[in-house]
Amino acid sequence: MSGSSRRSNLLVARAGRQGDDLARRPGGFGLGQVPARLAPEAVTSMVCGYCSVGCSLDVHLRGGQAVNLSPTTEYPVNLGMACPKGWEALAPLAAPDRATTPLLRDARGQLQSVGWPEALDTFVARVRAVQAEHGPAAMAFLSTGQIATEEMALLGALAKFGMGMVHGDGNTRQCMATSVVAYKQAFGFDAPPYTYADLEASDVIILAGSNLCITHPILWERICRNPHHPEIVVIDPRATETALAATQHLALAPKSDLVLLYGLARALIERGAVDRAFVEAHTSGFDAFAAHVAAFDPDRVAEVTGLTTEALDRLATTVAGGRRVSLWWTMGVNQSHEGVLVAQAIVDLALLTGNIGRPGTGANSITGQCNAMGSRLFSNTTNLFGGRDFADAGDRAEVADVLGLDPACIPSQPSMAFDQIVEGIATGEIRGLWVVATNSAHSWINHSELHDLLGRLDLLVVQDLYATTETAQRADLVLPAAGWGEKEGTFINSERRIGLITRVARAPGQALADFAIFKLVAEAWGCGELFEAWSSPEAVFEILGRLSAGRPCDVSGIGGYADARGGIQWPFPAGATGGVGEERRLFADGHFFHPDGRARFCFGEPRPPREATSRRYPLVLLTGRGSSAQWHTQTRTGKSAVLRTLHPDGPYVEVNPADASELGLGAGQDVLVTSARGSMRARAEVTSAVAPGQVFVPMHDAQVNRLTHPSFDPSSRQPSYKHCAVAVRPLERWEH
Ligand SMILES: Nc1nc2c(c(=O)[nH]1)N[C@H]1C(S)=C(S)[C@@H](COP(=O)(O)OP(=O)(O)OC[C@H]3O[C@@H](n4cnc5c(=O)[nH]c(N)nc54)[C@H](O)[C@@H]3O)O[C@H]1N2
Ligand SMILES: Nc1nc2c(c(=O)[nH]1)N[C@H]1C(S)=C(S)[C@@H](COP(=O)(O)OP(=O)(O)OC[C@H]3O[C@@H](n4cnc5c(=O)[nH]c(N)nc54)[C@H](O)[C@@H]3O)O[C@H]1N2
Ligand code: SF4
Ligand SMILES: [Mo]
Repeated sequence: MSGSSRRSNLLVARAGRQGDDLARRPGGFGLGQVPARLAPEAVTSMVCGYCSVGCSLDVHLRGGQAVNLSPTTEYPVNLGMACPKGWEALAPLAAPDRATTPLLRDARGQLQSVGWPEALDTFVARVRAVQAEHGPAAMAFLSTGQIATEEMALLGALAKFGMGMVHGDGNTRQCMATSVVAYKQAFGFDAPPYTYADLEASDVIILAGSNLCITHPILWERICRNPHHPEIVVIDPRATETALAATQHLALAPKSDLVLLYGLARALIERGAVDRAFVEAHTSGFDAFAAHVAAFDPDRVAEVTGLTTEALDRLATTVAGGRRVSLWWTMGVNQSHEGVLVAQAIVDLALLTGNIGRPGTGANSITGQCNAMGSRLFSNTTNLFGGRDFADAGDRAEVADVLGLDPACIPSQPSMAFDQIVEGIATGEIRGLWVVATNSAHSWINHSELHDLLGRLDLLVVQDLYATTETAQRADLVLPAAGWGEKEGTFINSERRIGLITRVARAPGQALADFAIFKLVAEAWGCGELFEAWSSPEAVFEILGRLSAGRPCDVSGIGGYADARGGIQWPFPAGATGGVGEERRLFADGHFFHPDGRARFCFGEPRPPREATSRRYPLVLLTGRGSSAQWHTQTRTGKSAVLRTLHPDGPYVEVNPADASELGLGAGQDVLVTSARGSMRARAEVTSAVAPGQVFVPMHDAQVNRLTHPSFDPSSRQPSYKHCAVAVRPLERWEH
């Protein structure tokens, strides 16, 4: 991206604040100051349906329908701010390509409109046929971090307890699986410890593999409000919008984080920056960790990371001198062949310096999608409800007891992970797939292989707002879903805060809330009785409260939706008071969730990325988010004319000027980016934002995942989207 569009991205990230200023100005378009012509009859607040920041938006209603919105001023998350996606959240609902009826593929291969009764009968008959021929586990499902918790819980319960499925994973595998495993092993439970107020309380903020400025813009705004003039350290191979605003940018070689962090740990130990009292009272494994990192001397770190020993020294001085150090990470860490170890190294650093459980501290994984945290705890995919384990008989008995189920209904076999489901299609073990609120045919790693495999399925059902997504276009049956704003439920944001969504618009045609679709499927399947108590999203919220009781994620103290309005963080056990709008962090008492109450130092040996560059493919491809106005596969943000003006048009590849001159590329020239798996056309953006030897392509164009290499972290099975080998060459004239 050019310098000017990079700057405009920064401005875009700030548009929320500008909009807020506008809203406050007399005669502006904010809350309570709307011109009479547009005066809302009512205003209702709900959390945003895009990212995990979980901002609250005030939706202005006329005749019960949304006409406008503005950010909520009294919400503890966004304090009256929103990013462009939030401001434009209503636009995608009105898109002309909404799926308005179920669609069934006919004998000629065309998707034809059918009524719900036929769609449901067909769905049930064909799933039963797959299961009769190949066994119940041959039908699998893919869930998501983008529907309400109550909906994903009903999907997980219906599929696994009602319809006999065993395998179901979510798009959160692409995103958060690494953090889940890292936290479970280190803390004893998948528990991000922080509250957003920590961003304002830190005096040192370390952002590893995070382009916060465009990916969590309102969290960036929270950093901008920090009154302590914090040192902001960005660890990212690229000079991103966030890195440009940092006080220290460590532009390390891709996938060298583990060596850097171990080197930092060694330097801190040498400086005597270990919080001995904390380590002794509340952790285990420190001595072994210290012995392990002793091998990472500054010269080794410099050689592997490409950073200078002075940069490492400055970083160590900063961390050692910080009184409240917080370490935040996202996809530059999680999407890696060794992401779990890197995330754990971040946790290790927080533990060894005692930077946890106090204001302004923490080893803090930021989630991605609006309800990624809900999916981690309550989607009943790879974890049994409440962060439990399918393979544990005691856990199954607890869930069966709360739900009044025969424990035999609960599979004792853990689910396959996403990549194993894909592999299962290849081997013929998986014959049918129900895909809900995820567009895998665009977003899955190395998706050319997935495209081939989708064609081999006996049944592909896709449940989405739009029938035009790359995945819906491959479906045998499309179920038309209502979206955010057209239904109710709750999301859980990055800081564990439960927020409400409400219905402010009518879904078009026959589109139904996912919740209603799951209820209809249960009826059609003949297991409706099992879900009688799951009568409404709010009834399910109450059931989930009971399923969480006594767990670290206990929310049984939140009575109902009226109580949750205003935002409550978990845990909130029965008998707890207050909560709404409070800022609460975990581990203030130094007690972690392992049986011995101690956090564990976890570590291992660094390994090289799976695909090395070569003479044929000499460049490292980095992928990620392109702008604050684009969301993933663009099915929603692509429908907003306003958002489309805020990002560059068409696919582009960022190339360093040195590489561009060697390759004979001019700025804006059309090029072909090729990996061993496929190629894509793009426009060359010549910029020093990427280092020589690296190129960057945003994930928003479907072609990028033709290039990516299907390698995975061995313990989280999260795809390593941010490292593969490619070549770039100008397109020949005849190729245009
Ligand atoms: N505007 C917008 N916001 C979003 C989203 C969106 O699509 N659009 N998606 C949401 C979701 S689901 C998610 S998961 C988050 C993702 O949020 P982020 O993780 O912040 O976004 P990415 O751009 O995927 O990756 C972050 C950075 O990792 C860097 N990186 C690549 N390789 C390495 C490496 O080896 N080491 C380090 N340290 N860094 C590396 C990349 O250069 C990139 O700048 O964003 C959420 N917010
Ligand atoms: N190369 C590369 N690839 C990546 C990444 C990367 O950094 N680089 N990042 C990965 C990450 S972190 C993520 S999270 C994934 C995201 O990948 P996806 O989940 O595939 O991306 P989305 O575009 O968010 O897809 C969500 C789908 O759900 C639909 N939808 C929205 N709301 C609803 C609803 O309420 N109900 C129903 N039924 N449907 C709904 C939308 O229309 C859309 O089709 O991409 C991953 N892929
Ligand atoms: S920062 Fe995230 S939650 Fe807030 S308005 Fe933007 S997309 Fe929505
Ligand atoms: Mo994500």
